Amino acid sequence: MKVSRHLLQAAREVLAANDTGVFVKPGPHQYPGQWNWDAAFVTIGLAHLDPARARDEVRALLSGQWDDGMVPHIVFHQRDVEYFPGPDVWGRTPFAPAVATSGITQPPLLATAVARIHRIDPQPRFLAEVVPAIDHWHRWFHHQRRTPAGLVRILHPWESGMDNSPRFDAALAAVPSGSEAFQRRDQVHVPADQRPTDNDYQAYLSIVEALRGESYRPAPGSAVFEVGDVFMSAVLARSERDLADLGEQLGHDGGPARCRAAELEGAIARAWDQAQAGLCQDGAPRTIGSLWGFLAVPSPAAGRLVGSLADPSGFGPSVDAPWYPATVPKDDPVFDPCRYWRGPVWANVNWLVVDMLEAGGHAEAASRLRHVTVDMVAENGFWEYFHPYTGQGLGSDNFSWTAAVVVDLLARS
Ligand code: 9WN
Repeated sequence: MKVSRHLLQAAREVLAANDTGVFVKPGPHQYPGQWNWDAAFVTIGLAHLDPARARDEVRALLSGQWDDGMVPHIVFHQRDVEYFPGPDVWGRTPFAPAVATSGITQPPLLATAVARIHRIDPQPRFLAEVVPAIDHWHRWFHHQRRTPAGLVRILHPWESGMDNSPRFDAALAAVPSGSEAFQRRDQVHVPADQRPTDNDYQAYLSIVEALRGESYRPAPGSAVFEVGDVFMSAVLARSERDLADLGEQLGHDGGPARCRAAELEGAIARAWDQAQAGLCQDGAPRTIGSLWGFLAVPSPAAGRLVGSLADPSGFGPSVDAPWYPATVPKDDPVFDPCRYWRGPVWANVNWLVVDMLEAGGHAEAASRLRHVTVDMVAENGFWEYFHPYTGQGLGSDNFSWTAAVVVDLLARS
């Protein structure tokens, strides 16, 4: 109990220290803008600590919404930032707002975050203010970002939030090299072996160069990188259901959002069948993103998928590696315990998994993972990600979403 109180206070301090007054930075040094799904996790934590501040976090993110509905992956509330690629690299497009932003999006978790605020401190006026904007974003996904098979179509690995996940390796290798020279800035505060490789960055920037040339709106099927992503689809499906509930609170018809959710879930179920038949690019869940995506949709395979979270040689804990789930199974040849989305444990992902296990009625598995996640942070600190064997903190320290999800996980005990 004392440990929880101490941890809660420490989490509160991390969030306060990263608060710029306009938005909460993901971390003290590495990421100076407001990132989209970071803001959603931060909102979930702040909902417990200070609902009014949580509402402002949502408003700050939505100030970056584009005319066509897209909520960008980064809102640069200050133009002059030590981050690459910054506002000058992203450039400006006719449908962008006054504030500088990137030109791509990120996992749409905002409706879920707003639902958390609403459960703790309901304010219909706030819902009336933000629900239409989120609905606009979701409709943009529906109209602009679906593959023919119905999954969410992503145009950059950064959109998935899981940048160097091996599930993008094949598509990244096919990206033609751009012509612009650049210098990375992401290895100043974080060791190079914990970050994506230079080859990854070359491809990331080549995609930005190509997308910028088409004002970030390439015709379907023509982009240099296009992947139907199960993880993004499942995040959106879940958010659509939250949006429907929120809209109904306002007397709106939740039907269209529920319908979009059902369509996405149908596409995920078909992708699962294809994966089983060996036809799907995502393959069997070789990454936690795909696993979560498939698991988030009710299916006869749910028991088996939940079981794989406990597999000691795969995603699950083992005697020598107690922290889980690894983002890539430990027995996969590309597993790397330190390198970003290729193996380390991420507290925000654990939150998604716990939440989904609870919703699916897997109370015991949820409770086990909730405790492990809280212990991992209590023992090692509020790091961006963690070594599955040693628990060593990796990436940025004092990371906002780690603090935010701990606040929520503690509140669930
Ligand atoms: C690129 C801010 C973001 C997270 C992503 C994470 C990382 C950026 C980067 O940091 O990505 O968007 O510079 O590496 O992969 O999930 O939102 O925390």
